[in-house]
Amino acid sequence: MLTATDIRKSLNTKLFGKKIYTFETIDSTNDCAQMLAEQGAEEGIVVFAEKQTKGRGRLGRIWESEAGKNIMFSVILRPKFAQDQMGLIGFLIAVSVAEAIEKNINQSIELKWPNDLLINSKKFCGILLEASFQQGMLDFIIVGIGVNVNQTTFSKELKEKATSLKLECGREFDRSAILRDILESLEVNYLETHRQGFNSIIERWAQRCHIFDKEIRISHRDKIITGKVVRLNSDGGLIVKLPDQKEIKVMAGDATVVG
Ligand code: BT5
Repeated sequence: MLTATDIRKSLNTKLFGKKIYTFETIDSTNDCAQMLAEQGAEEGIVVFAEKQTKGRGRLGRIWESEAGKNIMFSVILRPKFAQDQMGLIGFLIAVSVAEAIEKNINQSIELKWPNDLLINSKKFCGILLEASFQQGMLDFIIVGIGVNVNQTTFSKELKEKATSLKLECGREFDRSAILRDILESLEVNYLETHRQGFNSIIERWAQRCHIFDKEIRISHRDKIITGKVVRLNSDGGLIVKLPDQKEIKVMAGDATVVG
């Protein structure tokens, strides 16, 4: 089992991972981080687990991960961005994780809106953001990140669409080294974006997300729309041109390229 000492060894951050809680088994690292944040825990605290019994994705979906093979963690954020920029945090996280992992592999990482990470069109990392508000004001955000690192077999449902760093690169990875790189990348980008705004993140995200100018289908709950992606709006919404040429902004959903 990875320990906080393993992870913190040579970790070069001031905020992210200053304190790390590790668990052999937990329900969900997001729930634990949320409980800590509600008790006033500081920004940057990390909760890591080898196994989750209730690991989740968006909309109550399940995050499946073999015990002891991967990276599953949550970090507490108390961001100070302007209210209308909070929707961009997911892009900041996705870009940071992609840049950190790409340093360790020879393949390029593609981003899928809103914030999946893919290698060769297969998902190896998912990100879950859960915000808490108090009297209408953002109190904290829990960012949960799951990375398939050394897992090589997946369930029947996931086999066709999931992959791992080991499957793509043909070797085992040192999970604590990867996690350190992720935490360092998150910290650099998080602090820089607070100083300089999201322009650079949006640009780097767009370079990795190949859905612009393509026909896509977006499903959200029981609604489906199809159209052409025009651009990413400054608040994180996707501007989509519908077949009748009307442009709309989509804030949430799952996108598939159809042509
Ligand atoms: C996500 O949701 O991709 C966010 C996943 C976040 C997981 C982390 S682990 C640490 C923290 N604690 C938690 O409880 N969660 C976070 P979404 O975009 O809704 O995608 C979920 C879908 O991805 C599932 O319905 C499956 O189709 C697929 N999936 C599940 N496990 C996967 C895996 N290991 N690799 C690739 N795809 C997976």
